[in-house]
Amino acid sequence: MRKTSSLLTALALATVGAPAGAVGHTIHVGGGGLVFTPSNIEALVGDTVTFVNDGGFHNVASDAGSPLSFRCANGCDGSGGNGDISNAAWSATITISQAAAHGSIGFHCEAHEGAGMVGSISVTNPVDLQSFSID
Ligand SMILES: [Cu+2]
Repeated sequence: MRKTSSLLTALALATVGAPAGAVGHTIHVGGGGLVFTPSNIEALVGDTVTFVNDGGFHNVASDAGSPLSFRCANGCDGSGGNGDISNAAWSATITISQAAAHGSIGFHCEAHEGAGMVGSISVTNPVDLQSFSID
């Protein structure tokens, strides 16, 4: 009986709070050059990605056709922030939603896209575990 209730407690704790296994990623913006560092990452649905401006006149905006749409600098457009290009020491966080599962989220700095200041987030989905089969 005691073992059973301990197990139930453990299961209850595991389901509270952030999605199981959610990871916070950080992508640095500018600083030493017209780059995102790292520029290409992998993430899961439920993870967050925080863009941090290390210096320079930058923002981060999703590419046309991206499964996730955002435009951020001092916060994000549409959620109380302002995505206009800024040289402030801003940071902004996006959450990878289900809409981006299995997709690639391309992003760029609107000031320096032409100089190659671009990146991408490749999204996989933990629900893929359902497709496991055992022979
Ligand atoms: Cu820039």
